[in-house]
Amino acid sequence: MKRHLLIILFFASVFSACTKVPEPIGPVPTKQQIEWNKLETYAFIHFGINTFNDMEWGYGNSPASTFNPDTLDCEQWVKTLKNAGMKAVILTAKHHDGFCLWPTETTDYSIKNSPYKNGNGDMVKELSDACRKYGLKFGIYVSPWDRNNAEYGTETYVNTYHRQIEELTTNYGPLFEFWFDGANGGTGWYGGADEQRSIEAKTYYNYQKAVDIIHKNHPDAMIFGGEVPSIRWVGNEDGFADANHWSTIVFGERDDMNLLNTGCENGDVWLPSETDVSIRPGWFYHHREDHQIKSVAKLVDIYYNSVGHNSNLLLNFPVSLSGKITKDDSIRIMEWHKVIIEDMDDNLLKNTKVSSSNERGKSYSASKVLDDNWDTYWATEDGINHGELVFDFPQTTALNRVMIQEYIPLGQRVKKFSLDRYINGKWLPIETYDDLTTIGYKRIIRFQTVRMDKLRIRFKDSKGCLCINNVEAFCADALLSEPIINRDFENLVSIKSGDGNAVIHYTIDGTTPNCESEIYTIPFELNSKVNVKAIAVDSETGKSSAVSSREFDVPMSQFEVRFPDNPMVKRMFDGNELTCYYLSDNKNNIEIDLKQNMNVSGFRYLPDQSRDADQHITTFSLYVDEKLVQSGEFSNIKNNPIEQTVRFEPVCGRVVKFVANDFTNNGIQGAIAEFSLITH
Ligand code: FUL
Repeated sequence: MKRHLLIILFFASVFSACTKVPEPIGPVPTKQQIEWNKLETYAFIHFGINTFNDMEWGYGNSPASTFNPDTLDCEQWVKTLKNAGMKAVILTAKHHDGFCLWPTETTDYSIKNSPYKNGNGDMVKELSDACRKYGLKFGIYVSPWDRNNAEYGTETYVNTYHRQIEELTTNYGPLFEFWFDGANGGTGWYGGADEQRSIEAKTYYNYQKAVDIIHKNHPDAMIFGGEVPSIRWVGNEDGFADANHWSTIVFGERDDMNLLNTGCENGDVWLPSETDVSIRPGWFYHHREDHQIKSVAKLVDIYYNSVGHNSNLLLNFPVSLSGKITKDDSIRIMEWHKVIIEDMDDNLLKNTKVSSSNERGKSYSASKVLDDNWDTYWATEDGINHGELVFDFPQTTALNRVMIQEYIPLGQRVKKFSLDRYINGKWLPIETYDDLTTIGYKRIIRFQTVRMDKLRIRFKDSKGCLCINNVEAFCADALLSEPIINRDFENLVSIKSGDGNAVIHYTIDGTTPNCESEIYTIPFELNSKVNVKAIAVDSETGKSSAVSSREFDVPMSQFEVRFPDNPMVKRMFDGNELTCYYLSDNKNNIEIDLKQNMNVSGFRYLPDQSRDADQHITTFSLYVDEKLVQSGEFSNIKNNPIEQTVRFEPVCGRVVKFVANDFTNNGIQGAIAEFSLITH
């Protein structure tokens, strides 16, 4: 009898050891971080005095009277964003220019001294009310750097900054996220001092106190940036997280942009990433960017490279001068949302039979990855850090997307996995666009459409036993991306499409191309000012891409680079954004001889596009026939190295001199990927 009891007890303990909840591994997320991850996509709004002064980084001296939206409508923003599937909105309540969108007691540089509602407006209130009305969460961005405040750099300003946070966290209802921007110190108006001021950001703002103020009223709010963050920047403003993406990072090394983009397998904190990117090149509205709204294909790619790479997507909308999200931005985001929804509305694994190589007991069986319950998961036994899931389809099925989720409350674990398909009695590997390493909260893998009878996911290495709570698979429609148009220094125009089956049609007379327009086959010469437009058309379905458009000004054959005398200068005019001309010490000038008098009305400068480029031009001067025509700053070029376009009143002359004065990271040189003049 006694012996039997012992045997029963032995088996019971073995059984319970197998079914006990897996131990967490490494740092794990807080409840708030998990809820935040589940939001996945939400919107940024950049709107303020910059909008009315056509700037990205206002200097702090544009009069408050210039802030004057005539038909401001926060409900229009919120309705648009909600329809596009956004779960929350973050507003730039104060950008680096210091202008406050709420009637603060801390400065006169605010909405109360603007014509908007005769000084009685409060945009933070209008937007937070609209969010509550339509069920979206609300967040706030208040720039620590303040180019208007006379006291910036002293203790007095820090107190003012904390009072601003106090006002914003007490008067406007619940906040889900608070944003501390990283841009700090530098030149500014500073109450008329008009000078350069530098601060030690890590200590100057007393971030701990700032976060205490926020958390006193909003204990669950996520903190972006600063010294006590709960989420991290993804390291670029282009909209991508690395496919190898850990939500953990070594806290002391988080200033490294590359690490921000990947996180660290053996990180010491859970600090998941947020991918912030704008629907247009700039963060604020500029009329000149009306034709540069990102295409649906680009936005869809951004989604897969952020949400699909274990990051949250914060997509920015530059509200226009009228105070509304423009019609074109709204249409674009609706089209984007439709594609994302349709891509993943039919989970083809629903009717499969799933089996696994190992499971730690009934409550952790393979079927848990298909049960639509986030809190149940398939898990392997302790010590089994690899394993496979096989999904058996009732009939041969075509797929091009697989989504996998780890049960992150127990930590992020998977280090390496692969996908295979079973077809014609054999297992074959599925070729994917990205390396298959990490999973985390969500990983979506894209590949060319392939048919299969079974799908196999092989988890090859993990930091502990496997804990997978969801797997889905889809067959999304093909989406054509718009062609890329270039002209090189021999004036040869080439047009490329990323889609093998596509036929390219183009125009050079400014009209919109269609299936009847000229078909592109090989590069052709265009030796004049010209606007080339192109579309890619799928030869099988007849579907066409968005239109791409490129304006080319004076061709290289019609001018001469007088200085520097270096064959490498060609690289600035070769239409290839990956080849650069490197400015070197004492040679930060470029002199172009137009060979005849022309009306020069601006220029375009594309900074070095290589991934690790860190020296870009920040300030410039431009001379025509030795007369200074324009000098200025390329704001935010460090984080967002997009093409910089500068326009001015036409000046007639022959020799144009561009001088690069300063560079990011206090560098002494920078690179120019492309440069062109605008003539009129
Ligand atoms: C950057 C800022 O400098 C930009 O102007 C913008 O606000 C972006 C979201 O963050 O660092």
